[in-house]
Amino acid sequence: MSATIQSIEAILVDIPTIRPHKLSMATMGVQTMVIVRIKDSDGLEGLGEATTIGGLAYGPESPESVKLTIDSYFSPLLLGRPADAINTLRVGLNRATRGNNLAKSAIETALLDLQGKRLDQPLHQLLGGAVHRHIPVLWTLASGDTARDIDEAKSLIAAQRHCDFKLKIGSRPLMDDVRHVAAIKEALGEGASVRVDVNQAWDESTAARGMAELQAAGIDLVEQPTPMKDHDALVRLSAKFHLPILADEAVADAGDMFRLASAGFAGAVALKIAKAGGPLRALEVAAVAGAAGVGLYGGTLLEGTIGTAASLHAWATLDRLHWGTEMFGPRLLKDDIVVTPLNFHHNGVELPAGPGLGLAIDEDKLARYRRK
Ligand code: MUC
Ligand code: MG
Repeated sequence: MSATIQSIEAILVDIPTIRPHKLSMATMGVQTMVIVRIKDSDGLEGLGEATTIGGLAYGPESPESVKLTIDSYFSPLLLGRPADAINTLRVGLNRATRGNNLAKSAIETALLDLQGKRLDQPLHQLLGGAVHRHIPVLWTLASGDTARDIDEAKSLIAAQRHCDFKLKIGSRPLMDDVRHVAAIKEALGEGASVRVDVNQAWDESTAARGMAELQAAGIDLVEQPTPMKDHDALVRLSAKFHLPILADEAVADAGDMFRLASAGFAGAVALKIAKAGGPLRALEVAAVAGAAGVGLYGGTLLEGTIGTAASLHAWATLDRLHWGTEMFGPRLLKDDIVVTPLNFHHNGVELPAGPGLGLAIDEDKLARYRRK
């Protein structure tokens, strides 16, 4: 008889960032993680995590709403059910509740971790096995200050920590942003790939001007320049410029990817377990993108180690990540709540070994950072 789900705990954990992280819609000084612990009737435990960036300034789910959704709506649907029936549980949750993909991602991650521990297999093995074990990771420069960003990038390059960079822009007038980006590209030179993320801040005509300027400055990729629902703008911009566009907020799940690609979008997509509703759903997006010739990129919602590891197990199974990944979330935080943090080296990160996610909670650290 299969083990059943005995308890589900959703814990708010606040960890300060190593420096202010300035996005077009908010500045983050702390990251809140919703840590999910699912225990089964055999006493095994699975871990999951949900985060967002800038709370409700980014999207409709907040860490607090994720906890409430799990405690009040998901738990009653899951408790007492077979813990290994992950697809059946997901289908049931999706019939009974709409949206709330961040919360669903944390649940799916915890169930997969539990399954891995039960079978004594790493999560990537449950997904068919890893094609890659060292995965490239870029760094986001978002201090808000050009000179500080250049210093930060140069020390990361010297340490072989990261060699590619994403700049968060869109909160300032266009030409101020262009000067900031061009100065950083000029200082880092040809060896570093410099990309920008506008987080939807531009209208289409500002985006057209911005892309022309950024193309001339040697920028490699422009992420989500225009509002998420305006697929037509992304299609038109992708046809107008050879500077490629990375669709982020516009594509949460496989249906979004299908619609954007069918409308004629050419470029790349940021896969995120949080947007899709879990690692399995994010791989569905990758399959549709692959079939449509859209490039892949492993994206983050600045998860801590648990969400980052879950993403890495999924991305490791893909043949090609054309634009690498941004799975640096744990390194933006001042501390960690796992016993053994991820091993970042040589401009990337090692896929964790061990059953499930390959992680264990440091109970003292969790007690220190959990919200009182
Ligand atoms: C986003 O919008 O891409 C990823 C890196 C970062 O700094 O913010 C995120 C979210
Ligand atoms: Mg983005």
